[in-house]
Amino acid sequence: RPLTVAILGSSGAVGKELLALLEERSFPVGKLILLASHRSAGDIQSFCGTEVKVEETTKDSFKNVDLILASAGSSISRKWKDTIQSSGALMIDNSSAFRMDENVPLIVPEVNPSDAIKHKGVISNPNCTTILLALVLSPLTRHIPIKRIVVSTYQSASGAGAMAMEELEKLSQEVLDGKTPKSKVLPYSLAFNLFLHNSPLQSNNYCEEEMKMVNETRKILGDPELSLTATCVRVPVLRAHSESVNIEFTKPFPVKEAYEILEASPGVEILEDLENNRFPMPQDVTGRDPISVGRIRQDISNPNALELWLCGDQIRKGAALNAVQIAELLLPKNYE
Ligand code: 2RA
Repeated sequence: RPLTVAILGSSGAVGKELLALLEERSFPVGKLILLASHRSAGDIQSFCGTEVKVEETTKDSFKNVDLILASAGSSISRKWKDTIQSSGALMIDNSSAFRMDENVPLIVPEVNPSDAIKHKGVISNPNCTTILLALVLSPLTRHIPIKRIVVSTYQSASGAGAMAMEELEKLSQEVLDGKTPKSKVLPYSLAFNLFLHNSPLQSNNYCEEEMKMVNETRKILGDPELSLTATCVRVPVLRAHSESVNIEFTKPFPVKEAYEILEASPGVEILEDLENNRFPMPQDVTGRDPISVGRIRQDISNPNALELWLCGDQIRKGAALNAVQIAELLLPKNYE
């Protein structure tokens, strides 16, 4: 039977991408409900050629809903989780609210699909940087076990929301117009600037974003002892993340085999032209589904380690696409 689907946080960048993907992928939507804050209520969005009005979220919003795709932040997800669960709907949550809850599967469909059916009404979408990394680590570790990962990220403004994307463009233009000297842009402005990810610092002096990569990757790969360290950086790019990854295995991993395995891995593409020194860039992946990988090479300092570079669209596979793919995993088998 056609499904009643609600998008919670439909006015945000990820919410809008969710809507586009449900249409693009012909997800079996019988009825669509767009939910947002009072501020966005009344806005009109288009779905499959029809206009859908955004509604303010209330306790009655989830009645008779089959699937909630939530992307309105952790506090909103926490606020409505119990109401959603009592309605019997499946909640696929893009926020970090429940990712480390032992009763909540944390899913990358190409990596751990079988964990999804263990849900008790809520499935969490991993952090964008984690999704991109796990998609690449999983096929490799299945071939030769991974011992340790060192990753540095180059994260786009979109990870901080639509406002941050607008600010990047606006302040960059102001600097170019000479209105704002480079030295005077906001302390955390991305205009001709980059900065260590400014999520809250933990007691170990890692930021929250870095610890998400550690903890979420361990959960998704089912390896609580996995050794991983991360440095997360915000860079002046609009909507695609990049990551430099060093992966140490239990024994040498032939580079040629790594290329072959990743080339054959779902959701991953090899994008490079060594003769022209051409490797994945954010603009190559923006608006596209795959994670692009390039410059896989033997670590010259460690015979058991490989280095590689990846780029992926933060809003798409880093959030909305992964969530829709999780929903597709769980479509009722008897759906006409
Ligand atoms: C960031 N990963 O890029 C976060 C947002 N989901 O800041």
